[in-house]
Amino acid sequence: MALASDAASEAVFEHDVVRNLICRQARYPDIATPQDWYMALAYTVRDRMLARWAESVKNYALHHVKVACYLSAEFLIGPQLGCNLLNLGLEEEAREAMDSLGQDLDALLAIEEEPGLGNGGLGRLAACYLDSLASLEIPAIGYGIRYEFGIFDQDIVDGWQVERTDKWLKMGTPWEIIRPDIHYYVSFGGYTRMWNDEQGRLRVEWVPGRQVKGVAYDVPVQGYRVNTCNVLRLWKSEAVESFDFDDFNAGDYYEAVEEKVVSETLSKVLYPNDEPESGKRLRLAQQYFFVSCALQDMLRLMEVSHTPVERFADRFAAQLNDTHPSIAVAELMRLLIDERLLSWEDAWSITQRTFAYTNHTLLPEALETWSLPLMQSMLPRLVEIIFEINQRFLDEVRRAQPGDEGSVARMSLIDEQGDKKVRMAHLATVGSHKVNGVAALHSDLLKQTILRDFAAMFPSRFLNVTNGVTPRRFIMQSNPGLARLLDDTLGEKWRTDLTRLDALADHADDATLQKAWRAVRRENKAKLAARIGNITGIAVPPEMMFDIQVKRIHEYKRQHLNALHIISLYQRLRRDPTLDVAPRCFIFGGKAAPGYDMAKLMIRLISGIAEVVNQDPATRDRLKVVFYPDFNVKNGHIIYPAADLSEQISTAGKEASGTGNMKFMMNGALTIGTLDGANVEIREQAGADNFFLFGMTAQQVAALQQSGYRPGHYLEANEALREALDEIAQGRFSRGDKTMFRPLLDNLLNADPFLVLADFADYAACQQRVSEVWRDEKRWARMSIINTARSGAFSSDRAIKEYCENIWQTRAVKIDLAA
Ligand code: 26M
Repeated sequence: MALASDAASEAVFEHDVVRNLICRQARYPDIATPQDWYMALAYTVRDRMLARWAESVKNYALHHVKVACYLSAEFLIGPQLGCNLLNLGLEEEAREAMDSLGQDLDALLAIEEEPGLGNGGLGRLAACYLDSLASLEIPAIGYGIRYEFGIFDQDIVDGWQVERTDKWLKMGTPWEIIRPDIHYYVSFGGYTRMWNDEQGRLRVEWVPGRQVKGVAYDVPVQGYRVNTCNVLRLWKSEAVESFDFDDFNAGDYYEAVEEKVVSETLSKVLYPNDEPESGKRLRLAQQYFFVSCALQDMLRLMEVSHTPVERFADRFAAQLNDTHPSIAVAELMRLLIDERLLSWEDAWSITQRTFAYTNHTLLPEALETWSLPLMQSMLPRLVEIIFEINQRFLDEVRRAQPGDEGSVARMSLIDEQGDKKVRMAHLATVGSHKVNGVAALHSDLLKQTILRDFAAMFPSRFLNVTNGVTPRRFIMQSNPGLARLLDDTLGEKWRTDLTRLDALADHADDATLQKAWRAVRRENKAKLAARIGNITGIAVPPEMMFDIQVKRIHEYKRQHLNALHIISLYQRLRRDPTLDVAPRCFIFGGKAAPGYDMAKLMIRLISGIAEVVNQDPATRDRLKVVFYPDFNVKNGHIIYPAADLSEQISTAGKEASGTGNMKFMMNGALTIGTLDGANVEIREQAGADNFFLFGMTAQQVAALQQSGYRPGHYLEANEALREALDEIAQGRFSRGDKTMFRPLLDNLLNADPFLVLADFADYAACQQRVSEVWRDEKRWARMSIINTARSGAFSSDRAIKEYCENIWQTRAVKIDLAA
């Protein structure tokens, strides 16, 4: 029975939905489509957020608080309606209101197209951090790009990945607020010239070849059960109306229009971050475009609050999410010196105190550099500033280490070997007061490898902030059954302090809890099984162990190690039909960069194995293989809560952190993993007994590669491995085609850069232990409960508190709603 006040507010809610249906969708209830109802509901929720937003913004301006600005080329925010309802505490009200209107809330939630404005971990991390910032009541702005086309949608056709364009805006989105009045101009090309102003100062003017206009599109970010509502401000590029006006004679008209088309392409499409050479020029332009808009916006906010520009670093902390926004270091210098007339020294002091840089990868092929001639032609003034930063910095290096020209060459912002390049990680490191890695191991390796010289020179600049993920989306919203069970067992305090889950460990052997735990998990698995049946036609019994690897497809993440083990398991089962191994369903998901052929071949291999294994009467009751197409945030919601086993099997030293590993752990999956990234800390938290560890350590990997790794050696020693590779070569998983997987096999046999063969035996042995433990239901349940119990450290709230305390020096501001 609803209380009277609940009933009243539900009636108001219902009324608001109908009003929005009519006034915003221009539809009346009798003919409204589910899409119309979704939009009307979303606008109703948005209105409730905007009241809080106004109050938040007013407060920040009034009290001159310090604002954390998160600069990121990607924000993979996922579907918005469910999370906003959750954070506002409106789920039940909305459900009942929609019910009265004859609409099913879950069906409406399913309609939402997610904005795929990111590739994977890095973009999703940025979104989790915005959620935590708002929930912890920290004033914050996310700055990024409003891509018209986000990450592609993935189809699987004949086992191959096929990319489809993602037109996420085709039905419009209720979550953005266009702000035509908030816009800035960004220059490209042209040349610079020096002149003396009236005061006799030497000034530099950048005479651009063209300009692009950036318009703000705001997405509100609601905190969990607080009034704080922050903003994600995304920039869309547009043509400048009047630029080129002089050229508008008959002859140049079409050229001028073409110029406008080019301007609008800047924010057109998201690029994969793991595909080197493609779309280079446009990518640099995208980076500079959004960064310049963001910094101009921050300077404007200083002005409207009447704060002198000298206090910039007291009002803003700006985090560089990888090197993609690192041109910001030079752009802030330009704005302060050329436009605000500050001295170099004052501008540099502000810049260094404002910025901090997060590194997300050590892979050499992933370190961002830009060709110097390209940058010179596109951003001539910024290159001058980068040269000046470099010169002053290298003078400092020379003073610190006289005569050590080796250090100078290694630390220079410019790579002088061959074609000259600007090293963006060096620019970010020199221009920041703090530099962090994203897991303890990764931060250590960062200091020992790519930023070694910098760490030696500026030891106090370096720190670790282990990644985290938001429990709002990844437990409360996606696993409501578990959330209820946690409430019943622990009370509700865990919802705002995830470390409270710890108390669950005391009940890990409790038979009643174990029973309820299994029931929740069973229901989640049934839901995923049904979805898999619908999408792929593969029937998977929920009793099987669900062994899941979902993440971008990459050689370093080693989906092919998993695949090789499945093949060898399949061979053993065929040979000995009475073999006593746990029935398992291996589930894969993830996208390959469109230009990454090896990754696409790995998808084809998994599909090929699935095709053979799933229809073989000898094994089909005990072994299933599924490639779940189009892995994204939305699909993650049903996948993570259904996992028994989480595959985190990257070559040690290669995965900076991983965040999927944390989502699985929170939802009670056990991990099979290497000592890589945050796996190390996951194992420390869960306890070695509750983690399936295998494989070489990062040190052993480095040593083996130093001493000359020979994959053939491991092949000779392992018959199962030979047979598995041989069966691939024979065309068993390619419908008889013996050439299809040749590139993959040649790579493994001759180079194997990620040591798949070296780790195979230990991985297979570890999988054997997994099967044995699975047979002991109580033991598995206990381990599962302990994993959830110890996952509190991996909340993004913990990570954000560390950023606030150790890097940003920002504090919470309570927002009261005027009655
Ligand atoms: C590029 C070219 C060729 C091969 C690989 C790359 C490449 C790899 C990683 C480019 C960029 C990469 O890093 C960006 C990124 O997404 N890093 C991920 O960031 C997450 C959040 O911190 C971490 O959890 C992941 O471990 C890390 O891979």
